[in-house]
Amino acid sequence: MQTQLFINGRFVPALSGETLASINPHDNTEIAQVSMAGRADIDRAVDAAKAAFPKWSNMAAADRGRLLLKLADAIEANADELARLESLDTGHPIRDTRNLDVPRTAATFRYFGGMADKIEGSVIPVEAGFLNYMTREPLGVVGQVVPWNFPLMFTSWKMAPALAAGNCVVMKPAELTPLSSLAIAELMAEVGFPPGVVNVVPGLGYVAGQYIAEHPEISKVAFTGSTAVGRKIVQASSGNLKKVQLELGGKGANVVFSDANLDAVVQGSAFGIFHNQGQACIAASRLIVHESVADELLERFTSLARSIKIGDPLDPSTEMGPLTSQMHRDRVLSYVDVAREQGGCVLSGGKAPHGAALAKGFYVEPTIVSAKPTDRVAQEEVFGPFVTVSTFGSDEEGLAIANGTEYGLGAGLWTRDLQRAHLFARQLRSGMVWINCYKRVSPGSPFGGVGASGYGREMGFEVMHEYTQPKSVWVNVDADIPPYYPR
Ligand code: TAP
Repeated sequence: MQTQLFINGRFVPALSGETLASINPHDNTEIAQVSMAGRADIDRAVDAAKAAFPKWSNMAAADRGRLLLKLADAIEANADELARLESLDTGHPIRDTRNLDVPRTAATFRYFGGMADKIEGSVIPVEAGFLNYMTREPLGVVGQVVPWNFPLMFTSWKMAPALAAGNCVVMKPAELTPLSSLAIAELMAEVGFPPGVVNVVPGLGYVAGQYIAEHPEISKVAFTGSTAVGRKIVQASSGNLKKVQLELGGKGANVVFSDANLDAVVQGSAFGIFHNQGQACIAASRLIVHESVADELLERFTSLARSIKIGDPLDPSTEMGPLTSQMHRDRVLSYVDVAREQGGCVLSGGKAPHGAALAKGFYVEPTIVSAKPTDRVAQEEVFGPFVTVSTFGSDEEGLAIANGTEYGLGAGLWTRDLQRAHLFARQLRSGMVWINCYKRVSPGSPFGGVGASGYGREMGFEVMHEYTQPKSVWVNVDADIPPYYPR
């Protein structure tokens, strides 16, 4: 297990010697002491990335792609170890880290490995006698700050497109969950990424993260996390006017119409909110149900929620693990009181599970509460296994509730009516819409939000707009063209 900063191709201690414990959320024990980068370490990482940039950006794009493909193979060859490490550090059930997180991480590096030599420019039809073409150039050194909810996957979402486009990377994982990003750095060194192309610098957000956002030699910062910190990143980035990309919180609307297939709704909604203990920006955290099917749906949904197997993330039969930190567990549980204060009813869960085996961990039962759409629990991102239920009568009312928060990241709707599905998809104020499914992601499909959910898109060819800048080149191809100001 790597626990030091990865700078210029080597694992090194922080200059200050400072470390922080990474904690196993299942039993509150220490997994490892991890080096914490300070500002001087970030400077070292930026210097290494700057030095690596000319060669990396001028390397044949197919060769950059080949390294990403080799990395994807290495991730698959080390799948079991990576899944175990991610489960230990985050609390995700191993069945998910094995079946979702690790394969998706490999798939993302592979997808962008394939894209590296397909980032094309264009020729613009201008007046006769001139050739005008546009190329896409890498930005230079990019900073990336990632959260603790999907650290392994987000390492690939952030690094893969940046590297494919020819940028060099300084990435700060979350202080709570740095281990899988360091493991990826180790694999990168093994498969032959040149020193300095990627630097992974665990550290505190307000120290290392803030300095990455401020750094005068970083051209762009890509951030995933809370809206509050997103705003700080924008402010900190203003010094050198760096490009900013923000993937922030969400309050996913999950709208169920009267004609929906309720079996599919129950399964899809449970996955939407309880997968990864609800710690997902795209979690289906607001169930908005047509009043005619609300009773039947809730009976089935609460019954499924009560049957979810909570336990040690390393047990392959576990369906829900602990939340990633004690502080976060306490925050999630505090929303149960908030719900009650505003007149909501706890329909299921609402507390830590009983049992000595889970007593030291940061567990929360799958929680379903009734709420008015304007209640705090239906407006604020709880980021746990906590879903509010509200009902609607008309389609207009359903749409108004769905669009009635400051967020706009992911939203789902369940109906057999094709016209209504497309009409709603168009009217939802949301970066992503799922029809008769929820929380589908793919490396090829643009991911990101509107409003308080941020701006910019990850994934697909769309993300290349984030990691490249266009250059327009004019060529006079006709020697007879008169000068612009004839004399
Ligand atoms: P944040 O505080 O936003 O943390 C995300 C990342 O930003 C971490 O790496 C964090 O560092 C870093 N950071 C913190 N302060 C910073 C600053 N001033 N400048 C630059 N970087 C900074 O999220 P959190 O505390 O982990 O979670 C709080 C809430 O954020 C959650 O309840 C949830 O609502 C939301 N959240 C959203 C997402 C997604 S996917 N949209 C993911 C996680 C959390 P350290 O944590 O290492 O100090």
